[in-house]
Amino acid sequence: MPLAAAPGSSRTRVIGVLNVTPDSFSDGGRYSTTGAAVTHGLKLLSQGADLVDVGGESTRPGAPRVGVEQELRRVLPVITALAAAGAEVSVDTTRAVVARAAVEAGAVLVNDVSGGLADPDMLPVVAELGSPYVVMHWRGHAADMQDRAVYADVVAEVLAELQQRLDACVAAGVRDVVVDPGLGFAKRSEHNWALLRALPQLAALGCPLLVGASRKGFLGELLDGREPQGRDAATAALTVYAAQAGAWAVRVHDVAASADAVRVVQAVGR
Ligand code: PMM
Repeated sequence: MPLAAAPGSSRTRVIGVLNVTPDSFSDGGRYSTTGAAVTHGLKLLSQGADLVDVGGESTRPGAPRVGVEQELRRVLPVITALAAAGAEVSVDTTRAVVARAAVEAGAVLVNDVSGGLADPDMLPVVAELGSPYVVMHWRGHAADMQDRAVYADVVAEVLAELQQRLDACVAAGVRDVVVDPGLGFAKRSEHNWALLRALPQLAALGCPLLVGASRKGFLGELLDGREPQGRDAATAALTVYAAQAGAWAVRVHDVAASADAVRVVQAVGR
């Protein structure tokens, strides 16, 4: 497996977010041309990203879906160019067709926010490709996901639903699975904080853990309504917390701060 940021290695990895979309909640429209996206991806790498996560469909609450052709047009040239430049790239997609094309273009990891629920072809295709795979906790597409943020016991329910997805991965023959609690996806603030407190229980699922808290709404709520770009220090604080909890990776917009945070946690641990 050509993944430098392989599950099982000791340091928490920093995955840089690269949304090639006009409408993502914190960086929508900034990197919506191939040239701007590639330039930004290279910048994330120079700031210490282990991996750049390229997405062509916004998952912000309420966002409409994009067509598959448009998603392919957005991500493929960027993945091709970054892989040609020697970058490790993941693709953020819920579609098997996009996952296959992205891996063929050089992506080394498939990051599926639906954990295989959005597209019945996803798990068989990932198994066939032999690609590592991120299974995120998900209850439905962005258009109405916040209506599904109803839990009696969020930790128990997320653990049980993730376990079902892990079982489906095993049954489909997917190897190297990473799990992610899916902060902000069908979750309100109190659910996100409860899941962060439960990282040790999530780790007990037996897979490497990915935490994607970067600039999310629950941080804005904590910080009295601060805009997404003002949430990077809080994001870096959570990177420290996730790294101390043994997370495999964090997925962040401000790579420089989280890369420093990981180095600090490493130095304190020595
Ligand atoms: N969050 C977003 C998109 N993709 N993937 C994973 N694995 N985990 C996440 O938490 C996650 C994700 C939404 O954030 P963005 O719009 O800033 O990319």
